[in-house]
Amino acid sequence: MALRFEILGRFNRARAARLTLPHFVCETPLFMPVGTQGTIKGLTTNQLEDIGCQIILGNTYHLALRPTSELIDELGGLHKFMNWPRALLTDSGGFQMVSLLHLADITEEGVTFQSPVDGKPMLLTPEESIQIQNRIGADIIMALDDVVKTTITGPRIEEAMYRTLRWIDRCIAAHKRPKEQNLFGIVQGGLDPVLRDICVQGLVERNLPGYAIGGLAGGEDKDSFWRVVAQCTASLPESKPRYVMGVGYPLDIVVCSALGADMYDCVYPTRTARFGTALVPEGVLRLKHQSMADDTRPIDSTCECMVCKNYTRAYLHCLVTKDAMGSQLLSYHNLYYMMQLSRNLHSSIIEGTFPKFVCDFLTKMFPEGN
Ligand code: PRF
Ligand code: ZN
Repeated sequence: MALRFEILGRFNRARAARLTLPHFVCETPLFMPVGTQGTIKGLTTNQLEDIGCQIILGNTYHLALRPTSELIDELGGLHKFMNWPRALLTDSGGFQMVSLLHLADITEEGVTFQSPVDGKPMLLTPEESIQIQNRIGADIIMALDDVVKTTITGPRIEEAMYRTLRWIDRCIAAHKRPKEQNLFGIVQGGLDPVLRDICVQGLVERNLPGYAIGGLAGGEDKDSFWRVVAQCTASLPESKPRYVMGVGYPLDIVVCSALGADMYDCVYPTRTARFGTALVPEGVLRLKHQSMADDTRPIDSTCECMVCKNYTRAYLHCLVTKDAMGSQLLSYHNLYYMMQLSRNLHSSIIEGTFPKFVCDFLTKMFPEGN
């Protein structure tokens, strides 16, 4: 195993931990910004360090197409290629193909898809996904899983869960760098507690360095989503990190952390920034709104980020959707907000003030109590 996971504090099911990875010592709960082509859109790696990002996510699918994993390997791995000294995680690629290319088809062999480069049919097998991720060299690599939308029902959910379990053995066998890279398994099983339980037990038997809860944040209602997270965190090992994939909104991160989850990733903070939306304690602030045109306040007067210290809402209103600088500044603020949220979760769990933190967070976000 190439990680250490030390729990520093708890509050009921919530945990604050130190996660030591080959390239960085991270603190959980932890939010991971999503980069696609080896970059977080609009930000330099120095800015990401300033904000306090500890680990960022790269996508096998995108990197394998361009610049290719062979080239990244030849140039010394993704850390060096993108000049990022801290931790990296790569997703296995299957989910991206299925969610981005509706033409992807899943068989026992792997995920078949049409290459967006030349339209030729291509196949991503569990072995190939791991081989690519071994070349990219991230601190954490993800197993290839069979992901189905939680909103579908029937035998396909069960098939995908059992296939995910069969594929994990192919992933483990293909993983050539277990001393440098941590392979996480992914729990599937839709909204069915029996299937989720079989998958958790199957993965736990494989004694992996960490576990992800997959298949969520795909349009199911919040109640079902939280129920699955609560069930999985209750039966995953205490001593290993738990990662809820594709989550999410600040509120979801607070709730999932209360339920005992440790890691999250989502495109939301950077994507919404590009559409002119800033994350604030009250929820969101839409910089495009006409009322911002002559507003001389910062995005958030309680935020200590470089953007809030230097720029007015009026200036940002003028930039958003017209100049790249608008998205860059909003992405900077939004990621700072997510990092501050992670730090506050971590310290309040350790200091025993987690309930007060959650209460204050909810009161600011829902002042009317609804
Ligand atoms: N599996 C993988 N990546 C993911 C997910 C998943 O289930 C999700 C959740 N829908 C986000 N990213 N491999
Ligand atoms: Zn700010």
